[in-house]
Amino acid sequence: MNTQVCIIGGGPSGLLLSQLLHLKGIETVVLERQSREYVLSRIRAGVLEHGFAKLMREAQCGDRMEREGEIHDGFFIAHEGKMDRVDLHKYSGGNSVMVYGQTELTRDLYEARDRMKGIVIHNAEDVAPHDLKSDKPFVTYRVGSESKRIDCDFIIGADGFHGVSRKSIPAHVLKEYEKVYPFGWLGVLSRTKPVSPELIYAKHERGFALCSLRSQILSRYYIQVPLSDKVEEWSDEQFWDELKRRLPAEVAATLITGPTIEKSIAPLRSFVAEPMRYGNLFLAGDAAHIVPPTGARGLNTAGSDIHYLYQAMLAHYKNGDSTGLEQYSEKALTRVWKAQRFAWWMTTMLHNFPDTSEYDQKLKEVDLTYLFSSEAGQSSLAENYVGLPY
Ligand code: RFL
Ligand code: PHB
Repeated sequence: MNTQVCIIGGGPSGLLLSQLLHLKGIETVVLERQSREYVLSRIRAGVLEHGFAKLMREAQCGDRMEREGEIHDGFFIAHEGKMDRVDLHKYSGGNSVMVYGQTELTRDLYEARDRMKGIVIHNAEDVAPHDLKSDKPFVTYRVGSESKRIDCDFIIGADGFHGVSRKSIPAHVLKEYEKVYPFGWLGVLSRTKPVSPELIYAKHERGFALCSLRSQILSRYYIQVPLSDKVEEWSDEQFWDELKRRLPAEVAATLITGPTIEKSIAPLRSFVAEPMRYGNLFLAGDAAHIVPPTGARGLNTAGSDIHYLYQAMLAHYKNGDSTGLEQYSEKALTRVWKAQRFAWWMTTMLHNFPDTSEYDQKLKEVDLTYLFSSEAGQSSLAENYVGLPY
């Protein structure tokens, strides 16, 4: 098979790029290792910056998001038993975020690909990119016992953190930066009314907690747990009890609990791979970088990669201008590192770290006191949370 752009990975990054390019008449093939059902069973991001929502509209995938997603103009930080509100709208010059689940957004992208008869190949095994430095790269894979090959102009590595694309860049070219946090997030989904119409990020001496939502009847809650904890060890009752302990009393008193419909533990990690281009292979999204979820940056940073790649591909195919492709890695990484800084800052400020000195503990407390006493501090938080400009 021949195509112009072969995309490895059928998560949000790969599907969004495929959809955007197809709308401009550029051919793509998406190779996904898992089944569609499996991809759609993963519960991940919930908060989209306005730039990401705009890309979804541009991809003609924004209708359900507009109807069912919620625009949030602020969120709360609970600390020392009280709730302080971050007014995103006021402090970001009128911007906001969209609360709409990654699962739903991915479903919308798959449906759009189907409508346009886009090629998405599921259960593609042993996917391997080849001849990355040549102008005729190709990708091989296997479905069942049949081996296949796709010849293309460009390969996009949008296959997440554990994918094959990044690993196909020679080690002497790739520089990896990593920070592993000594805790994870235990997350649950429950068919209950959210405890608060806006998100609550809670700093507590027992550990961080987050109250989020997918809709007015679907709640998403997280608590910080040690890496040694196993999800089977946490009963629903234990989870709700621990969550309540970490919330201000008046919030805990109104928390509606119920059976959980999903429960999982995600370790927290920061990671960046540089450069994001090797020959005619371009990395995008989690394949190139990971952030701890505290600042809600992961999917949103994938979105800015896709924006840069999309613009670069358009300029290349429509005007014969390859400057955008040449500059992709540098441009994307500039924004990636800003998201890394923000996610690290939010994570450090709001979580409990084992063996924190009393001095460091004081600094974390003053971080929040300063934040809510300073308009400049809140503006900085708000402009990062709603998304820095592309
Ligand atoms: P994905 O979603 O991992 O998709 C990659 C796809 O590639 C496939 N794949 C392969 N396909 C072919 N061949 C191979 N060898 C392959 N290897 C892998 C995989 O099956 C998969 O389908 O990466 P992508 O598209 O770059 O999207 C990134 C986002 O998923 C991720 O950044 C976010 O979920 C992070 N994140 C959040 N981001 C936000 O912006 N806002 C949030 O509120 C937010 N909350 C979160 C999050 C991530 C979380 N977890 C579980 C890590 C909350 C959590 C708990
Ligand atoms: C979520 O709803 O899953 C969510 C929201 C905000 C975050 C992380 C995750 O910072």
